[in-house]
Amino acid sequence: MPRPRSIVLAAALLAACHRGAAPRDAGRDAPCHCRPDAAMAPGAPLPDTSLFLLDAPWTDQAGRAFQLASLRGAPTVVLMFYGTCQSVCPVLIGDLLHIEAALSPAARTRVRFALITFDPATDTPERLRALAAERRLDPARWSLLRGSDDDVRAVATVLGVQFSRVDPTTITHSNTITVLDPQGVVVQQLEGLRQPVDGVARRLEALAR
Ligand SMILES: [Cu+2]
Repeated sequence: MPRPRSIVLAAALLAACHRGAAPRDAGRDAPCHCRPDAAMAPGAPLPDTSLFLLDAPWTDQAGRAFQLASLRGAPTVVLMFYGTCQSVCPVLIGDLLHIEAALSPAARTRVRFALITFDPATDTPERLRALAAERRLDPARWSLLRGSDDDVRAVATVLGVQFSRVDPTTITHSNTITVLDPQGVVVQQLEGLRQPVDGVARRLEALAR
C-alpha cells in the first residue's frame, strides 16, 4: 500500500532539515541551523523545512476548515496534545498561557497558538471549543486543530514529537512546545513541564517585530 502523501512529505521535510540540523538541535535558545536563507517576503516560496508545506486539511474548534499555511507571517507556538489527557496536557496548555502572558501587548496581537490533537476521533470541534472556553483561549490567537491520523503523525514527525496510545483513553507523548518562525520553520523547542518561558517569550518578541 502506498504511503499517504502527508507522511511522504513529512519524511522529505525531515530529510531536508537533517541536511542542516534536526529540529531538536534548535532546542533551548540555540539558533536553528536548519533555517535556510530563503527570502522572507510573503510571496516567496516557503523554506523546504517549513511545517506549512504540509498542506493537509485541518478543522478548528469552530468547525471551520484550516490550513497550517494560514499561520504564515505570524510567529506560532505549536503544542501537540489531547483533550482528555488528565496529566500533562493541562499543564502544557498552562505553560502556553504563561508564554502568552509574558508577551508585550504588541507581540501578543501577532503571535498565534496552534494546538493539534493526537486524538481526532475524541476531540471533536465541540470538545475543542469547550476546552478553549474552559481555559479562556482567545479564538483570535488560539486554534485547536484536528486532522486525520496520518496528518497528525506527519506533523509529529516533523516536530520530533513521539506519541503512542497505551489504552483506549490514554496516550503517552512527548512534552514539547515548539516555536515556528513566520515561515513555519522550527526555531526553538522546550521539553518538559513548567519550563521557564522567558527565552521563548524573547524569541517570539523578536520574531514578531
Ligand atoms: Cu497529555
